[in-house]
Amino acid sequence: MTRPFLDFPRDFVFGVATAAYQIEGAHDEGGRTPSIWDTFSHTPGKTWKGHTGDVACDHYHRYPKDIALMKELGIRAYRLSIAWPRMVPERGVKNQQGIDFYKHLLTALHEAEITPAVTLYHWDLPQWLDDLGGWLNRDVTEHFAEYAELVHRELGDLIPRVITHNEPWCSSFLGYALGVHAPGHTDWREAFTAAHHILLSHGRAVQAYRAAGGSGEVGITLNFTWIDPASTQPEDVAAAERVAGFSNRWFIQPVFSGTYPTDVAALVESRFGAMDFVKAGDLDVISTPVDFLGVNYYTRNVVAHQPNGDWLQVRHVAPPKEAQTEMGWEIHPESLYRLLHWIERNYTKGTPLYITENGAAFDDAVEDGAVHDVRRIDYVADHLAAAQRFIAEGGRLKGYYLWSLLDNYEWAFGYSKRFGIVHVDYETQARTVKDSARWYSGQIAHQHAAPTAE
Ligand code: IFM
Repeated sequence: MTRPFLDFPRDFVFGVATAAYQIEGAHDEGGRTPSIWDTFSHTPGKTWKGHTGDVACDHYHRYPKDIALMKELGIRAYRLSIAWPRMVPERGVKNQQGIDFYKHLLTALHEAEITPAVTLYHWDLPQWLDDLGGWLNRDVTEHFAEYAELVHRELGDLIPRVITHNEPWCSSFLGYALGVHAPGHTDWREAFTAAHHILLSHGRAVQAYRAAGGSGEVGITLNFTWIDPASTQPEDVAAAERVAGFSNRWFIQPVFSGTYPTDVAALVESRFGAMDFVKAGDLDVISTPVDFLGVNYYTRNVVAHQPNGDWLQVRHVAPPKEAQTEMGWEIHPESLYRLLHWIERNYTKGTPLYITENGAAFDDAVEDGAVHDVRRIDYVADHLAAAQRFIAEGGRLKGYYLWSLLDNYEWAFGYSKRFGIVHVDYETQARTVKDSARWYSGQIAHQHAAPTAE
């Protein structure tokens, strides 16, 4: 509670974020069929202690209470995702129970005066689509556009802000090359193919949404890692540029400039073969104008040139222990400030930005009914200060969604990493409000009470 609150423009959005597979549970209820994450997490050896999202935070059943808790904390904006296999459990089948679940959830949010932002794809591809080849099959882009249209038709009135995809970098590279996310493949050529199809599906969904008369804002969320060279030696600087190209430019450049970065493309083609999965006209679709860009930022990486290293010929330099979160990620708010300027200067120009995720995992414990997560308060306050500086210098940043409302299923790490501002006891499903939630609640109250910066 020691950190002072910050002044932000009056219309700045302060929210929290979650995703369906990480919190909902009820994996086989309400007509939902498995997603690739059900298959992956049920495969022995794929996740920490074999943890799955079968129950997670049981939000499917407890959402009224979770919404009441948000209201109590004064939270007025909430980013959630829709589980595609709840909406379309089989090819060509729309599931009324799934539609009704989200209708009730979104209605309850509006009644609580909490504005939803909805992600269409936060990694839970229906298994029936993976059986058709998943993101390697170009036809999946058509299915995604149809799904976007279905969400618009059934729920559009309740959704003022739509995010097509969350972090295509993760869905493609972690899922198809590094094998640590569903569907668990380990092939770089596949990963670049999947990345392209995901981006194409984004463009097609934006077009489908607009053609269906969607009047809300539509955009995409990309994850960014700021990359610094380990030294000023030209080979380290070049190594950092390669990693930044692969981590950041590969996704933002096609969306905003309609091209892939030629330096990275040359590397990809020399190592993994011609990018013949890119067809004429694809980049025009991918660069269909959006209303905003969602920015997920957690950390930076420091890299050095390493001949005979991985395909990018780099080595990562570990951050000092005391500057790491429980994920081993370096805490580096200054890089958020640099990143926002870089994005705006080179790509988004005037298009609004939202920080759609930022937060930290720490090893929190409940003591006498409280969680004193001082390090998380510092993390959030320092990143908000970086965001504030960017805005003060004219940057068009419109909001901040803290990851996450609840401790939840951290993918391959299972329930071992706690990102929530609300603690979850997975045995009893008891929620305990952490000190960070109280601090954030105070920040939101400050925003709405005080005469703030315009
Ligand atoms: O939990 C994830 C989330 O699903 C996507 N962005 C990063 C978070 C923390 O790893």
